[in-house]
Amino acid sequence: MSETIFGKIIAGDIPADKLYEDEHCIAIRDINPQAPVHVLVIPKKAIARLSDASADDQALLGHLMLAAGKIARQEGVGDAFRLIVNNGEAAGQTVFHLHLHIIAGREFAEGHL
Ligand code: DGP
Repeated sequence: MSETIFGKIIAGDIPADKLYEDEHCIAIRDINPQAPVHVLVIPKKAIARLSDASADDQALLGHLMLAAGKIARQEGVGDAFRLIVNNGEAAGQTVFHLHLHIIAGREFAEGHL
């Protein structure tokens, strides 16, 4: 798989506003924020899309969700956040290295995306 911009950020070749890092993932602020808090949680393992993950990635996927909760607390948004994964070009994915969007700090209409 060819390296994406996120691979370069993880490698330290391109700078980013890193909020969190552990053995398995990093979190950075989205360059084009859609809300006052818009953070990307990115696994260090380069999986192109969620639908390319396998059973071997089960623990990693859980880790990303738990990290997202921690990062949301760290960002001061408590329990009011939304997690989004765009899977595939037709769903709006533009960077083909799996990532979770944490979106928070704005009103969320009930039942709407
Ligand atoms: P997606 O559509 O789910 O593939 O979202 C990719 C997001 O990545 C998009 O919201 C913009 C963000 N992004 C793209 N390039 C960069 C970059 O170089 N730095 C940062 N911080 N974010 C980026």
